[in-house]
Formats: sequence, structure tokens, C-alpha cells
Amino acid sequence: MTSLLEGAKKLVGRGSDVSTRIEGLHTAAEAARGRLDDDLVDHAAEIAERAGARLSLSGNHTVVALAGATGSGKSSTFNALTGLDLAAIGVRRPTTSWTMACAWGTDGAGELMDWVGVPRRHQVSRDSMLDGPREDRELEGLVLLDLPDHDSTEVSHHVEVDRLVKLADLLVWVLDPQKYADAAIHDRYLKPLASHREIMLVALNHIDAVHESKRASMVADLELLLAADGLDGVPVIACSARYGEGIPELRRVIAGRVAAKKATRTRLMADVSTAAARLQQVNGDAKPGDVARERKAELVDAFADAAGVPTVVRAVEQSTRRRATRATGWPVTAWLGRLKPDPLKRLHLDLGSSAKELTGRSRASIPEASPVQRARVDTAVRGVADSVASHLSPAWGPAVRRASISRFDDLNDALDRAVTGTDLGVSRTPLWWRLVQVLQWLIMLAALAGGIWLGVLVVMGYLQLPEPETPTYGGVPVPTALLIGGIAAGIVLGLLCRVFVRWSARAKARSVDRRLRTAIGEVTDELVIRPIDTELAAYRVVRDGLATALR
Ligand SMILES: Nc1nc2c(ncn2[C@@H]2O[C@H](COP(=O)(O)OP(=O)(O)O)[C@@H](O)[C@H]2O)c(=O)[nH]1
Ligand SMILES: [Mg+2]
Repeated sequence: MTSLLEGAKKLVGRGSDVSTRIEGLHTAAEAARGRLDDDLVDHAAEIAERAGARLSLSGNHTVVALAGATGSGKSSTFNALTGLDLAAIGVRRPTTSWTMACAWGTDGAGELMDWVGVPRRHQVSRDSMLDGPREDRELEGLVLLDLPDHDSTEVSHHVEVDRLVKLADLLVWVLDPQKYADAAIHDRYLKPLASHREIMLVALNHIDAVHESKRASMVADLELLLAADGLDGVPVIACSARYGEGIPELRRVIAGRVAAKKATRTRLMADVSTAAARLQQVNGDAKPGDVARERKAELVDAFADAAGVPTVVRAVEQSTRRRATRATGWPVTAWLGRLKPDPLKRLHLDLGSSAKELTGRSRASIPEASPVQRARVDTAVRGVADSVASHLSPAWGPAVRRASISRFDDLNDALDRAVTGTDLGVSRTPLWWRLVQVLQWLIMLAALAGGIWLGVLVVMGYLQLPEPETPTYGGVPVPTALLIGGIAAGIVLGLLCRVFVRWSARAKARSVDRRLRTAIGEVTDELVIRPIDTELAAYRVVRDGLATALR
């Protein structure tokens, strides 16, 4: 079964004007809570609550339901009030049959009746049933319901009565002189309704069957019984649906309720408008922009600076250059270079497979942000908050600013995680390094071979052994060419590679810078932009809600 609330929402969804406006104020107050002035917000919420409790289900209409036992005369009364022959009299409706409804003035009543569960074929617009203009303007907005007999054995009928009691502005309980004192009726139906005393009316029908001299005492007796039920003060109208006695009085009471409901509605909706207008005055109704892109870039710059990104990037460039030089340089000097520490290792940043283990566990040893860097972060964040707030009314300034720094406690950790968690990619050795390295070693071996060869020749000369034929190449002895040429070629190749190494280290540094800034960008999104966006979303909800409330 659709819950009452869902039903009400459905009504709202279908554009019941009053409830849409109340819901608008309610939504706006909820979203503004903690962001705009508390007193204003509380007031708006209270008004929405009060109006909602009173009007949200059937705000545009006055719902009057006729209830009672079979044969008491509900259907006859229904017909007498509508002046139409709509409800079948004297028949106990089959279980598939439900409430019969008639609406005076049709605006939105169909939706209301749908929700009540009145089948379309049982919904009647009184206007469409009359030829000429209606004379009973005072009943405009009335929805009259002829409920299923309450003594029906069908459980669903009881359920429906419960639903209707929550919705009805007036519940007319129809009794007849024969059964008005029936204990079962009082215990089972009337007593439980004591809490709805305000909306109850009892019609003592079939009064034509009671002798005139006995009518007054019967009404008095019934009033006593009602008082015993906890229904004291509930008006009793003696009437005869068949002959029309008492029906004008019943109609008058109903018209009074219609007028009272209209007055209540007018007053409550005026309250809704006033509360919404006051909140809107503070809230403003400008269309807010998003956080500008250049602002975001400033933010990332400041955060990257504070996180030590330039330090890391510099270290990456130096480290890459050093490792590349070691790989591609002349093996002798490269070997000596091995003794200097790697700048990245000094920062505890990744080199090789241990990098992943470092992630999230140990902090990088990047120097803490300096006061200047912190100040730059503060300025950048305030810049973003101010630029967003500048589109909004002054009342939103504090909320936006508060949101912008709300996650500052997590800042250091988040930045550190961003840096240590980013794969710097420095452990990968480019193919050309390896190729050059192999080439360097071949050249080195050639030089070494030349050296040994020459050494052997020297030793043989020293020992006065017959000198073997030494091949020459272009007039230079081959071992000499190998030794000198090898050393020269190695040094030249190493120097040549330095140009590429420098270029390649810079490229690596640039790519690391990009990666780190992407990671830092996520941190700024998470810690600064998103909280601000939440405020902007709240602002939009407040603005739209108030616009709806003031429609
Ligand atoms: N004499 C008399 N008969 C009535 C009156 N109201 C209803 N009836 C008759 O009582 C019977 C039951 O009426 P009905 O309107 O169908 O009662 P319901 O079951 O409550 O809808 C029908 O035969 C009606 O004609 C009344 O005020 N006076
Ligand atoms: Mg009936």
C-alpha cells in the first residue's frame, strides 16, 4: 500500500499547487540549515511544517467524508447534498466497489480522488453534471466522499477509512435512530476517532421516522453517548436525507468548513510567502557560476608548491641525468659517479620496486611547506572561495569560506600521499641507454684489447724476444689504434650522449611534473572544490525551493 507520505509526494509531483509551494519552502529551509541565519531558517521550517501538516495532502480542497453503517443513509445524504442522483441507494455495494466522490470545482480534484483510491468511474465533477451556472459557490473546492460501509467485512475498506480520516477536513458520521446507541458502533468506530474530534460531525439521519416530540431528547441522549466516547463538543445534526430536513443545516456546516479551510489556506500560504520572501532576501537568487578554471590552476600551483613538487621534479631531473650519464657515459667516469648519492633516494622517493611499498606507509622526506608556501595556499583557497561567493549574496560568504577550508586538517597527509603515491617512472631504463651501454663496453673492450696487446709487445721487447709482425691500419699499428681510438671513441660517445641525456632528463622531469600535478589536482578537487560545490548545490536547492514557494 502506498504510504501516506509517498501519496502526498505523488500529489506534489502532479502539481498540487499548495503542497508544491510548501514542499519548496521545506526543501529550501533544510538546505539552508547551518548555512544561513538560524532564526530565519527555523522560522521557515516551522511555517512549512505547520502548513504542511495542515494542507499538504488536500491543500486545494476541502474533503468531507460520509461514513457510517450500512443503511444509515450515507448514499442518500450524498445525493441530497449533491442534488444529484449519483450514489446507489439501498444497496450494499459489492466488495469491488469503493468510495464514491463528487467535486465542486474540478481543479486538481481528480488527482486527489485518484490518491484516495476512488476509481475514475466513481469520480464526478458536479459542474459537469449541471446545465446552468452553479448557485452554491460557497461549496467551491469541496470534495464529498461517500465511504464504503464501515461494517463491511472487507479489511481493505477499514484501511481506506483510516486513510480518509487522515485526509478529511470533516468526517460526517451518519447514524440512524435505530442503531445510534449500538455499543458496537461506539466502541469499534467512534471511540477510536476521539483524537479526530475537531473534524467530526454526527448526522442523526432518518429523523423523519422519529416522532417530533422525541427528537430533542434523542439528540441529547446521543450527545451524552458521544461525550462518553470522548467526542464531546462534536455537533449533532438531526436530518432526513429522504425528505430534506436538516440537510440545509448540514450544507451550512460544510460550507463553513470550506470557508474556514480557505481562510486557513490563505493565511498559511501568506505565511509561506512571507517566510520564503524573507529567506530569499537573505539568500538572493543569482545564478552561481562554477569554480573558474584559472582559479583551479592557481590552486593546484600553490598546493604543488607546498607539497614540494618542484623539489621532487628537480630531483627527478638530476637523478635521471645522473643515471643516464652513468649508463651511457665512458665506463671509467661513470663508475666514479656511482659514489655520489642519488638525489631521489635522499627524498625517500621511488627507485625501483620498493617504491610501491613506500606508498602510503612512510612519509616522503620532502621538506614541510614553509610559512610562505602555506600562505600561498591560503591565499589561493580564499581566492577560490571569494570568487565563488562573489556570485552569491553576502550571507553565503561565510558558508562558502568555511567549506573551502573545512578539510584543511587532511591537507598535509593528502598532499604527501599524492606525491608518494604517484609513480614517477624513474626506475624504467630506456632502451637507448642499454644500447649505448653495450656499445660503450664493446669500445672499452677494444681499447682494453689494444692495451693488452701493446703491453705484450712491450714485455716481448723488454725480454729481447723477436718482435712479431704487428698489423697496421692506415699506417697506425692496430693495437695502438684500438687503445687510443677506443678511449677517444668512448669519451666522445659519452660526451655526445650527454646532450641527449640532458634533453631526456628534462622530458622526464616534465612528465613527472604533469603526473604530480594531476595527483595534486585530485587533492584540491577533493579537499577544496568539492566542499565548495556542495555549498553551491545547497545554494541552488535553497534558491529553487524558494522560487517554488513563491510561485
Ligand atoms: N425514511 C427515511 N429513509 C431513508 C433516509 N435516508 C435513507 N433512507 C433509506 O434507507 C435505506 C438505506 O439508505 P442508503 O442511503 O443506501 O444507506 P447507506 O447504506 O448508508 O448508503 C434506503 O432505502 C434509503 O431510501 C431518511 O432520512 N429517511
Ligand atoms: Mg450506500
